[in-house]
Amino acid sequence: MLAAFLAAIASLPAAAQTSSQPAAQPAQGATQPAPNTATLKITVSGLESNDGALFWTLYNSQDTFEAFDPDTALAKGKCQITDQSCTITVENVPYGEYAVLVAHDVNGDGEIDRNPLSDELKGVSNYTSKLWWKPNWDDAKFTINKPSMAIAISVY
Ligand SMILES: [Ca+2]
Repeated sequence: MLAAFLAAIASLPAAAQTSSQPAAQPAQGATQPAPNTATLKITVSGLESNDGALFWTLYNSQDTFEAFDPDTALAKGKCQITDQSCTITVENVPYGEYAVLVAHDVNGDGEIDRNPLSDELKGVSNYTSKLWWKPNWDDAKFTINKPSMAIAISVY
């Protein structure tokens, strides 16, 4: 009995790891992903160190994106930085319009310093320069419309 209990506890972290995935589920018994969902690969470059972690958030509406609040993201997570870059894979993303925000928590305190001049650099999908104020949905959005999508984001 005790062993079963411990096994159940041990399985919890694995279950939690799937929480960053959107809710879309393939049909029961399907052997292939549903045709209207994508795997999104996000490659983040420009990081100045491997310290701390990279936070990422995926938004699917202008309101939630421009609120700049991770709690309203469709999906979010943390990425371990290697060689000053990160690769994030988000599975089962329904086709549609999205925008991505990333930020480097350099000191590992779980918070992002929002000062544009801080060393906690930020990146936004489609942006090729520093984010000075709130991100703009029309500038940042991109369309997911095929099963395998890849985007690249630089932090500034
Ligand atoms: Ca921080």
